[in-house]
This record gives sequence, C-alpha cells and structure tokens, in this order.
Amino acid sequence: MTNDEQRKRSKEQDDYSAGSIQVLEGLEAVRKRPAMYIGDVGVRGLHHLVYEVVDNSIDEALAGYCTQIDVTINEDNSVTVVDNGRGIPVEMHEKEKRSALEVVMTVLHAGGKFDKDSYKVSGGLHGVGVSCVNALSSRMTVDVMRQGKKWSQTYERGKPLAPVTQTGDSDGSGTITTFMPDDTIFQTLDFKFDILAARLRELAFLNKGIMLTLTDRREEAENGNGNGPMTEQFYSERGLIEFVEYLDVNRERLTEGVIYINYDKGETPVELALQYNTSFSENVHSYVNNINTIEGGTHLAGFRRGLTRTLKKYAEDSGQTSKLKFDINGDDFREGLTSVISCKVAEPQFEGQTKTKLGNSEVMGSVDVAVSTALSNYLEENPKDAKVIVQKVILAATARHAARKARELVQRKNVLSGSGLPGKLADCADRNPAVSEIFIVEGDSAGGTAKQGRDRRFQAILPLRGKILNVEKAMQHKIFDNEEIKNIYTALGVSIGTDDDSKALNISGLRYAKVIIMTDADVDGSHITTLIMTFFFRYMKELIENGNIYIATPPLYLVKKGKAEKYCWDDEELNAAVQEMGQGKESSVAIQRYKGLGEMNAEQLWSTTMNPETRTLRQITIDSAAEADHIFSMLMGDEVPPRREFIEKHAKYANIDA
Ligand code: 0RA
Repeated sequence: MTNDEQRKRSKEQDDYSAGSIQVLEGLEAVRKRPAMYIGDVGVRGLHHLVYEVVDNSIDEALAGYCTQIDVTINEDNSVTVVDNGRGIPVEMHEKEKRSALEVVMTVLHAGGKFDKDSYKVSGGLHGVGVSCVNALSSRMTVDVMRQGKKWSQTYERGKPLAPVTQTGDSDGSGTITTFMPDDTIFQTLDFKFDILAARLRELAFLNKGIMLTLTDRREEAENGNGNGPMTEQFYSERGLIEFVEYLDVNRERLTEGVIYINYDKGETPVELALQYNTSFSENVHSYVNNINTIEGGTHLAGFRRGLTRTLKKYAEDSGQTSKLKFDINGDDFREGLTSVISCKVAEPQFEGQTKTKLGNSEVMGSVDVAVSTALSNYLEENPKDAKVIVQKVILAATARHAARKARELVQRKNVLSGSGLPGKLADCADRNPAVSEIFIVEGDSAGGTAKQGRDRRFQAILPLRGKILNVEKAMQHKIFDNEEIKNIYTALGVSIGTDDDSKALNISGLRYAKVIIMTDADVDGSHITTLIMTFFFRYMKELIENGNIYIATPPLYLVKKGKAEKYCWDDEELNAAVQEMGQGKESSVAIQRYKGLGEMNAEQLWSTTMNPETRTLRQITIDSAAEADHIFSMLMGDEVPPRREFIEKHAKYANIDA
C-alpha cells in the first residue's frame, strides 16, 4: 500500500467512524425507549420487527420490481426475509458519504428516501423503518444482490461492524435481511408461526399477485410432521375479493358474488370489496397503506356515507321501502355486511389511542365518491342482487325496532347501579375496579366451589347456567333478551349507549379490571369459553382491546404420592412429575385427571387457578382483527367441516389466542 493509499484509507475510516457516531445517537434513542417506536417489547413488538422488514419488500413489490418475499424463522429463532426486488442501493450516499445501504440501516426514517417519485405506501404500524429493527437486534446482516454483484454489511445493536463490502457475484437481484432480536430488550424471543402467518396472509390479500412464504426451521416445528420445516404459502390472485370470501368462509352469502370496487380516479386510490350475508353482524376491516386501521377514521366514514346514501336512494327509487312504518338508519345498511376497504394515502395522519385512526379529511370525500359511483353502477347492472340487499336492509330495520326494546332494558338496568346487580352475582367487597376481578364461571356447581374458594375481598363470581347463547347465529333482540347476557352487562357495569352514539358500548362504569373466563379443561369447557369469547369479541370488543379479558387455566392432572402432590397443566409436566415422584421409592404414584372445575375442592381451585400468586391467566388480545373474525365465524357458524379442521389443527394447543 502506498502512503497515499494509506492516508486515503485512514481518512475513509475516520469519516466512517464520524458518521457512525452521529448515527448512534439516533439509534440509541430507539434502544432507550423501544416502546415508543414499536409499541411494546412483548410478543406484539417482537413480531412487529418482522412486519417492518417485510413492509420494505412489499413497497418494492408495489413499485413493480418484486414478486416474491420469503420469511424464515431460523433454527436459532432469528428471522430472514428474502425478496427479489432491485436490492437496496449500495452506492455512495452523496451527503452522508457512506453507502446508501448503511444509511438506510442506521439512520432513523431513512427508508425509501432515494426514490422521490414513489411514496412509501406500505408501512409498519408506526412506520419506523428498518433501522429500528437494526437498533433492536443483537445482530443483523443485510445482503444485497445488485448489478451482478453481491454486497453485505453486518451490525450489532445497530452499529456496523465494517463498511459495506462486496462479497461476490450474483445472478439476480434482491435483498436478504437476517436479524436476531436483542434479548436484553425483548421479554420474549419466541416467534409464533400463527401470528406471522396471519399478517402474511393479510398482506397477500391486500397486495394481490405477490407470493409470500413463511417457513419455520425450528426443531419444534420440524417435529410436527417429520417432513422437514413447516412452510406455508400466501398468494392471492383476486386480492380483496378473496379476502372477503375468506372472512365469510362459513357465512351464507346473499349476493351472487363479492362486489368489487377499484377506484383510482380520485386523489386517493380506493380498493373495496363487500358482500352481504345472512348473519347479523357488521364485519368491516379497513386498511391504509396496508395498516389495519382498527380505530377507523375518515376513509371508513366516507365508506359508510357513500354506502348508506347509495343504497337508500336505490331502495327509495325502487319503491321497496314506501310501505315501511319506521325509518331506516345507517346501521341497517351494515347488518350482515362483510367488507374490506384498502386505501393508499400519500401522507397519512394517524390519530387515536393506538395511532390506527386515519385523520386526513380529504380522504372522506374520495372514498364517498368511489363507493357511490361504483356501487350505484353495480346496483343498476345487478337488479337481483340489489333486491336482496334492500330486503336485508328492511329486515335489519325491522329487527332493530324489536331489539331497541330489549336493549333499553339493558340500558335502564344499568342506570340503577348497585341495586340492579344480578341475583346470581357473588360480588366482592372492594368497590375499586382497579383491584377487583370477576370470574365468569360455567355452571352453578363450579360457581359454588369458586364462591367458597375465592378471596371475597376482591374477587367476584358470576355463574352462568349451561351454554350461553351463540351470538354469531342469533338476532340482536334475542341477544339482548337473553338472561345470561343481561347478567354479564349488569354485573360488569357496562351499558349500551353514550352521549353521541346510542349503540356504542359504554365501559366507563366497568366494575372489574380483570374479567376472567373460567371453564372446565375439557372439550365442553373450551366450547363454552369460545362462546363467551365470541360474545366479548362481537359485543364488548373494547374490553378485549383494553386488556380486560382473561382466561383462567385450571390444571389437567394431580399427581399424588403419599403426602406429596403436584398439579400438572399438560402431558409433558405430567410425565416429568411421574418420573420425579416415582423415583426410588416403593409406593405407587396416583394420577388424578381433572375433567371439571367441580372435581376440585375450594382450596384446590383457589391454589391452582384463582390465587393471583400462583395462577396463570391468559390475557386475550386481538393480533389480527381479520383473522379473529374469520376464526369466530368459522367456529360458531353453521358449517361443521371447517370447524373440525380448525379444531384438529389446533387441538394440541387447545386454546384460541384470538
Ligand atoms: C429504493 C430504491 C431502490 C431500491 C429500494 C429502495 C429497495 C429497498 C428495499 C428494502 C427491502 N427490499 C428492498 N428492495 C429495494 C432501487 C433504486 C434503483 O435501483 O435505481
């Protein structure tokens, strides 16, 4: 090396480190307060890392350069995302004096800045960019294939170990990102196949024509079938149409097929698919730039407005509603409606508690126009479908009038709080909701044991008699008329109707911070849990979103030897306990299989299932609203085969993390 070369090299390294220092300040902030960037450092945040990386590849696909995205959970629980796009640019970045790749990976919000013509359409919930993933990974490597060459850079906790280096030649182009989440930041590093699968399936539906795959190379997954790693492909030819078909897999549709609207003449491109079915619930899922806007926003408001006005006008013009003795309102147009709406917004403003409510006011008009234009055309061209939709709307309005009376009972009862509590409720002494919990228990006998076993200072018991109503199949007035359901409303202190919405759930009077579903650990018990959860999902979703709903986990076995006792929650624990207790000594080990809560005495129920010090509660969360919708309609609907298939697939886990 000549002196000149040496000087140059050394200068390069100086520049390199200088650049890195400035960068580190940015990424250090991410490491200090990770929750601010990715929501939390639990299961959700962990999976969010994958979404963030995948979203960049989706953007490349939406730009028209990428057709395939492969996600692999590696044996060591790191994750690799491979795409066949153009590859992240590696050229020198003029201003930063470093490779563009390094800038993308180490500067906050740097993603996509090179391409002025294309805005970032896809985006993680917080749109934080891949540099956040890098900051929160103990190790990350990016390989780029571009222009016949292969380039690579590796980072530890966001710091590049060396400048971007050329590592060889390449045939095609693309980007390979592998990262290991930092175990000093995340509470868990255990990626869940089903959670990632739900998101990739959603992305496949939202972005038709992209092939996405998910592969699990971990040992547990391979043991599943002995056929090597578990792989699932997600690909949708017909996009949102197939999405709606998937959501309605077990509902009976009213129209000939899914109504599909793709309107890109306005300022905001809008894609929409909808179908009416014979059910009574509204299942509208909305997305902005591939983000599920669970809190709704202006696009959803525009959709509702356009839908209501267009259908109302059609119904009136066709004379079908002229004999009605009562009004038809907006809700009536959405009963039995399943729909997915997907908008692309250049500069989305997200508001609300979870930043999933679209605030851009101009979008409302765009969506309204899109829906009105396309839907009125559709109704003119498909009079048969139009007629059944209008009839369905009339039926909904009729039922609403019947339901109002029943619902008012629920409303009135709650006004008389205190005195109006159900007779079956064994309330707790403490009136402070923050420390109070309620167990919803199946059957009077288990309810009796729970009443004896509880700590009455802060634990309330509400026994339900037998199976609760399947809300997926019942009409609304039946639901609000049902004794058990009315008891749940009054016991919880939750009512229907707020100042600005007569149908909205009012949870301000919630009397318990924890609402715990406690049923037998057998097939019947899990069916009842599913029924109760379906009710919460359809009628008290806010409580799930608020983190109030839990499932108790009673033990399955008691292993006994002399005076020694050990409770076990699965077969693995049972085998271990039998081994351990059976060692050496003569006397035999007895195994008691608990089928019902009633088989435990009060003390056993307390110590295994109710005592906050020793119990395990499973909090119910909604990772994917669309996936939960699909699962509940499948589990609770009429058709048996898909239900059996699901239960067989998940029987090993015997639970639903919807
Ligand atoms: C901006 C410009 C170009 C590619 C990309 C972004 C890109 C980013 C990611 C992230 C994951 N996979 C990706 N693939 C591509 C290319 C610009 C050009 O080639 O002229």
